Amino acid sequence: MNPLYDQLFGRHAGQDTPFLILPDEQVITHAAFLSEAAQIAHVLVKAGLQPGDRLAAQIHKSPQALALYAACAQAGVVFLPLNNAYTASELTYFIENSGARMVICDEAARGMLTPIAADLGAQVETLNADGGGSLTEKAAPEAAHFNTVARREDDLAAFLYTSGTTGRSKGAMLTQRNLLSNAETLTDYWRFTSDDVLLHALPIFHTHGLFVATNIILLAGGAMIFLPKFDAGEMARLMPKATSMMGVPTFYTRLLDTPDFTRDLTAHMRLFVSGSAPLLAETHVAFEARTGHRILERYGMTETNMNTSNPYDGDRRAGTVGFPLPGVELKITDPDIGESVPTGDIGQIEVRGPNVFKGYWQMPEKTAAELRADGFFITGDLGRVDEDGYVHIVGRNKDLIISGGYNIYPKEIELVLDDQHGVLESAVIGVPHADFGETVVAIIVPEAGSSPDLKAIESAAAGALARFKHPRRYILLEELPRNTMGKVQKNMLRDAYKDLFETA
Ligand code: MCA
Ligand code: AMP
Repeated sequence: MNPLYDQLFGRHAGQDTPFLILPDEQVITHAAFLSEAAQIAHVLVKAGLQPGDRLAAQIHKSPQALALYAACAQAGVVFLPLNNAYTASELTYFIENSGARMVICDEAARGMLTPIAADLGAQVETLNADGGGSLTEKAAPEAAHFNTVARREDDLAAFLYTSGTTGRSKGAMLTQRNLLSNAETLTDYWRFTSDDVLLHALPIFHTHGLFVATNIILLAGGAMIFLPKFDAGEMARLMPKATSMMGVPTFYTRLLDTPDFTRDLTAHMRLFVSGSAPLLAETHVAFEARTGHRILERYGMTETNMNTSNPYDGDRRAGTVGFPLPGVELKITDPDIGESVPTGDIGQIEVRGPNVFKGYWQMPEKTAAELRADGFFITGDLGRVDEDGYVHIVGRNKDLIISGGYNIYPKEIELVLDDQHGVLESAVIGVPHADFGETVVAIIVPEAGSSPDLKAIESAAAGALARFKHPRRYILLEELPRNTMGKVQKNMLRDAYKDLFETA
C-alpha cells in the first residue's frame, strides 16, 4: 500500500491514453510516463535512497521532471522541488536544512552545486530541460517496472519551503493524506473527468502547478498540455485543444492584453481557475466581458493546499475566494485572543482539515506558533465571511509581498540590504504593479554622513537572492516612519509609494 502512488499514478498502469501533450504535439501516454518513473525509481534506490529520505530538485519543467515526482512517490522518497531562480546561497540553505541525500539539477548548475552537495553529504545527478542528463542516462537501462514501496497516509510525501517573517525559510512537511485528500476534493468540486485537457503553464515547483493542477489531472485520468512556461501567444495557440486552465492572476491580465485571445478561442472551454494571489475584481469583470467565462477563484497556501473555492455551479463572486471546501473548517479569529469574531467582522483566517500540513521540518517553535494544538492553522491572512458565507481576503497579518504568484518575505531582503556598506537600515515593501500585482521596492536609510552605492547594493542583492525577489526600485530616505512603539510603519511607506509603477 502506498496511497499517493496507487491513487495518482498506479491506477493508470498499462493505460495507453494521453497524459502529457507537448507544445509540438508529441503525446506521452500514462503507461509511457509510468515506465519512465519506474526506471528513475530504480536509480534512486540503487543510489541508496531510503523511504523518508529527501530528494531536492532544481530542474526545468519537463515530462521527466514530473516523472521524478512520480518516482519519488513510488520509492517513498520525499520530493523537495525548488524554484529555478534560487541562487547558490539559497540552495545551500535548503539542502542543508532538509538534509537532502540527493540533489538533481541542470547540467549548467552541476559545477556550482557539486561542492555544496558534497560538503553536505548529498549526491548530485543532472536532469536538463530536454530530459537528458545523468539521471535519465542511468535510468534508461533500468526495468520499466518497480515494486512500489509501501507507505502510509501520514508518511511525508513532499517538502515545500516557504519563507517566513524572520527571513528564514521553513520546510512545510506535507503528508500523502494532505495531498490526496485535497486532490480528491478539488477533482470532485471542480468536476474534473478523464475528458479534461488542462492547459498547464505553471511552474511545477510550487503547490499550484504541482499539486493542484497535476494531482487533479492524475486523479481524474485526464491529460495536460504541458508548456515549459507561460507565454500568452502559446496559450492562445493551444487553447482550442484544452478544456480547462489554471493560472495566477498575471496569466489572466497578460491574456487580456493579447489581442489573439478572443471569445471564439474560449467558447469551448469548461473552466478557468485563478489563485495564489488576489485576482482584482476588474480582471474578473474584464475577463467575463471578453470571453463570457467567469473565472473561478480559490484560496490556498503551501501549508494547507486549497482551503476555499468559489462554487462550480453557483455564483462565482469577484473579489471573494468562495466557500470553505468540503472537509475544511474555516474560522475568523481575533489575532490577540484567538477567539472567533462575530460573523462579518474582519479577523485572521484559521483553517483545519485533512489538507493541513504536519508542521515545519525541525522547527517545533514555529510549528507551535502557527499550528494550534486543536489542529487549526493560523494562515496569517486577514479576512471576513459575508452573510452568504463567501470568504473575502482583505489583507495580511504577515509581512508578505506576492509578485506574479511568487511569495516574497521582505525580511529576507532587508537582511541582505542592512549588511551593505553605508546602510543604516532598510524597509522593503510591496507596491501595486499592473503585471505582477505587486512588486518589490526597497527603502534605504544611509548611515550618518555616508551615501550608499546603490549599484553595489543592487549587485549584492542579485548575488544573494533569486531574481524575482530583487527590488525593482531603490529609494533613499533619511529615516523610516515609526509608531510610538518604534515599529516601522510600512503602511505609510506603501501609501507614499503606491503610484510608483502606476504606468508600468
Ligand atoms: C519572473 N520574474 C519575476 C517573476 N517571474 N519577477 C517578479 N515576480 C515574478 N513572479 C523576473 C524574470 O526573471 C525577469 O527578469 C523579469 O522578472 C520579467 O520576466 P518575465 O519574462 O515578464 O516573466 P515570466 O518569465 O514571463 O514569468 C512571469 C510569470 C511567472 C509567468 C507570472 O512568474 C509565473 O509563472 N508565476 C507563477 C508562480 C506560481 O506558480 N505561483 C504559485 C505558488 P529579468 O528582468 O532579469 O529578465 S503556490 C501558491 O501560491 C499557493 C499554494 C496557491 O494558492 O496557489
Ligand atoms: P504560498 O505560501 O506560496 O502558498 O502562498 C500562500 C498565500 O498566497 C496565502 O497565504 C495568501 O496570502 C495568498 N493567496 C493564495 N490564493 C489567494 C487568493 N485567491 N487571493 C488572495 N491571496 C491568495
